[in-house]
Amino acid sequence: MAFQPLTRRSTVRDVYRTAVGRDAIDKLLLQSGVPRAAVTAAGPLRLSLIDRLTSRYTGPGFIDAIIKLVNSEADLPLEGLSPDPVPWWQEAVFYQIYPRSFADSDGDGIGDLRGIISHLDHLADLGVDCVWLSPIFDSPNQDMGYDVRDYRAVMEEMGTLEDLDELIRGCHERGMRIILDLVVNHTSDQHAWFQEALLDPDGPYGDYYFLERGDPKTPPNNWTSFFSGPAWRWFPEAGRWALHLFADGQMDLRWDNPDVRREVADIVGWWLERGIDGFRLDVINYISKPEGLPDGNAFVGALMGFVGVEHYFYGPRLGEFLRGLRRDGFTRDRPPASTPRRRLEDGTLGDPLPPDPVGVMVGETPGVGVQLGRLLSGGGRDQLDLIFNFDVLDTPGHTRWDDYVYDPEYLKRFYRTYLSELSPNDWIAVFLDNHDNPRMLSKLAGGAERDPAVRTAVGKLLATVQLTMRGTPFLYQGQELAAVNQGFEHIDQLRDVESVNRHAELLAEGVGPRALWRQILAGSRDHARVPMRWTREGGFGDAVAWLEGHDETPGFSAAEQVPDPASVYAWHRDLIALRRHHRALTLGELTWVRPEVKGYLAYERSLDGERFLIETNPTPKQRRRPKLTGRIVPVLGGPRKSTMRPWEAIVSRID
Ligand code: ISL
Repeated sequence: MAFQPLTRRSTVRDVYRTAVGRDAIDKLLLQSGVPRAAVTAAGPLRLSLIDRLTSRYTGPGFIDAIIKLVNSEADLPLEGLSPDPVPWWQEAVFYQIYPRSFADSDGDGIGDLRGIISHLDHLADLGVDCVWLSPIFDSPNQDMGYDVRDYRAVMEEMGTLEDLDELIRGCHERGMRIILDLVVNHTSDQHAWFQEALLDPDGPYGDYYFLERGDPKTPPNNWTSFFSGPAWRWFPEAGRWALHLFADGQMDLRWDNPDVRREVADIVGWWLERGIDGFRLDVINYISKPEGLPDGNAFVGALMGFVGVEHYFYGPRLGEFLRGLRRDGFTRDRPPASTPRRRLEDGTLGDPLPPDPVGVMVGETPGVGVQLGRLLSGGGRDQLDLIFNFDVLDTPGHTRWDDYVYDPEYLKRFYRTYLSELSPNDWIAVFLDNHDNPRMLSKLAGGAERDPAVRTAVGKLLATVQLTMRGTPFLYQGQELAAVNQGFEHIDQLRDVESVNRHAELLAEGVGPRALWRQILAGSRDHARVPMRWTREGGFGDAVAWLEGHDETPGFSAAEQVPDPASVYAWHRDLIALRRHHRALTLGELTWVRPEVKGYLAYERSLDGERFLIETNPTPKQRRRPKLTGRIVPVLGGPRKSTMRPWEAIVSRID
């Protein structure tokens, strides 16, 4: 179907029919908590009428902003592309390490590469196929490495390039791949490029960034930063404003400049040659900004919490930039230093695999919904391989800063909708935790996880859903130990720039201390950033950790969990082993089982006549189990009684 540009005479239904429009509307509904049925009701209405009806709330320009956004993506056809033969990452289990908090080998309270090396067996035994390291490149750490000063050096406190080479080899020898974090929407203000740019804003490096002349009192547009305040910083020494969507030391790169694109591709190639198997690409959907940097719509800004996002979350040249990066950076033209050994059926390791022709590209894509996700990662589109869809993290009408209990019906709805909108060319990433979010276990249990039995049950339940959903699971460190949110009591205990800035901003706005702390505690990214609990006493031995954890509940450290066959760790390990032996659990079709039954999240996975039933009760209440036909034999969990225990999870075979 040819793409018909939208006009003000188009209807709401016309908008919803387009990939971009559908995602935009879904996102607005999700943020405001309005049900999808509203779209059906408003379907026949013309946009001009909607504009008239709503402009009182939305202000001028809202509808025009939507029209512009939709019309910018004429690149709709997704059907008819031929999917590759199954790429390795579709069957893999990824594991995200936050290196600063994983393991500390030298007692300085900061995790490091040698610490990771010493725990590689923990990951291999768990069954991890690919390790992802959050940033380890040289950085002043205003945003914990997401502000890179040198893309070809390791942060001093984390080790050396030689350590990293050893870590790469260590992964490969154990049959695991390893990817790094590529943060190239922005660099640190201390990066040599930015320093050069400040010295000579009209020279070649001035064009690497958004350096704008103007009045020191008035920023070039109304965009706001994700970490509070305007997205612009004035540099008196250069007499220019510089754009920073994140912290004021994270300067946005100008990807329209071909030199920037070439530099990034070179960096990627350099690392692939060292043996890195790909990258997770930080906020990669933000890299294309529209010409003229137009003001953001205030209504969208108020709803999303940030002004300007509609202009760059799926910018005009995004697809072109990604295709170029894939071709010029990720496609191997030189052999890597090493490749992972093949994992054999019987669990032993074989010879090294041939190099992957293209390094894996995992896009971190905040704000991207189902349809845009397909455009960015659909097989054969030559952009990304996988993307993260963040809509799973909070239920409709809530943000991470709200103190609320996660409704498990939404978890079911999220995956049902998501999977139902995919074609055979699409494949999704499945994640519940990362370093930017409080723990899903705590969100779902809503405080009940203080009871160790509940904590164990919920930890197993989430693992079950994540490791048997149709998609590639990304575990985050600590999930295998049922890590929970921390009992922080004071802002001085937090280290994250986002929490600290937000705290200051709310304080300045006059928000009362209790309400303020409630928000910060609900949403702080530091919950997931405390040291990994290797032993009962904590993570980093006697050292004072850079960020202290507060979880002292016995039973939830690696030392206690690993040897215990009933632990959350063992559950993860057993599930991963089961996946490895039964492709029905990775590549198999997924069919929902009695999805209308509240408090029953269940589905079947099947392939070549092999069938598995996954059943969970994601609620604190005992529930009657729906009656199903067939011979159902539990293989993990059980027994399978007529009532389901609170938080029960069972994986069965259907014979
Ligand atoms: O925490 C958020 C802001 O409210 C998220 O939107 C988050 O910033 C967003 O998902 C982008 O995250 C990534 O880029 C950031 C970095 O701080 C995060 O740690 C990283 O995961 C800037 O590089």
